[in-house]
Amino acid sequence: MLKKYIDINPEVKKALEDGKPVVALESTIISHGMPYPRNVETALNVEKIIRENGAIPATIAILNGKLKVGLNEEEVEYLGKAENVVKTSRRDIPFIVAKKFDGATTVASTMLIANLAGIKVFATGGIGGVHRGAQETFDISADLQELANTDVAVVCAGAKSILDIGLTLEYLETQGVPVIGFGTDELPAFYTRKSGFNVDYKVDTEKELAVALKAKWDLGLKGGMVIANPIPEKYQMDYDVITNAISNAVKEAEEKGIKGKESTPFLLAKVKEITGGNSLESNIQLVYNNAKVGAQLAVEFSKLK
Ligand code: PSU
Ligand code: MN
Repeated sequence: MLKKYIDINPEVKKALEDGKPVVALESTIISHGMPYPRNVETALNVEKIIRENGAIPATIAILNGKLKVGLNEEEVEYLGKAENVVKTSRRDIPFIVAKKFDGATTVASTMLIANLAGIKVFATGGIGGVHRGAQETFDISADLQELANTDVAVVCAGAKSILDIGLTLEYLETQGVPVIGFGTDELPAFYTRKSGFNVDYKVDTEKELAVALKAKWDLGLKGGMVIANPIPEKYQMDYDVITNAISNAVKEAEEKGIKGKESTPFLLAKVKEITGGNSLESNIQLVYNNAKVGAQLAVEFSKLK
């Protein structure tokens, strides 16, 4: 039945059948997160890093209404250039499929599709979360609810401070989602290694992460895990510069009345504009760093099965 909807590329399919490590990758970061051509270049480099670290990459998107698990180079290029690609979270999927549209998957929908395909590890840049001012706006990313329910581990660089990091952590705690610092006690804040918030557990090796994931799912504790991997020291941004850029972006979004699914892409684009491209470079480097940890985690996890 699912065959009608999902198309898993042969290499990924074979790897999954053989119990080999596979890492899922999202596509909103390609279509809405970075400008062309850096987006395509980054997406292809990420796949290369995953291979160099012993796993098979599976970039996920919806093309012509089909859920695709494992894009080829032309498909990545197409997504990076196309202007009619819809940012697709969980609730958008039925319509993108029915209308045979092209959809770029967010963290939530990438987790969901990865899980349907049997992929347990996913690497990306940043997750969505509880937005600043959510007490008024109710703007809470569907990513958090997906983390509560779907058994996929997400390696990211923490939460961006376009979000309310404290409230995001509270929400994840309520939903039973572990937040792990990879080699750190402090939750990284995407562009910076520090956020002022602690994580639940510091874990130093991919093997230890794999053992914890296996325990979680063996015990029937459904849902994902946030593995927060700090940006490498030499690529992190100046704390004051980025904090300033973000508060200006948030202010402008408020003034312009930006809401709903437009909110995150608007804030990301604004921050990039204000920091004159420096943030793009950091963004790319932290994604590479997460791809490496994601691949090594998938390798360790595949050894336990
Ligand atoms: N944060 C980033 N870069 C991104 C996103 C978030 O630093 O590209 C994207 C991810 O795809 C994430 C989505 O799942 O934005 C969250 O959007 P929303 O807040 O509308 O759920
Ligand atoms: Mn939102």
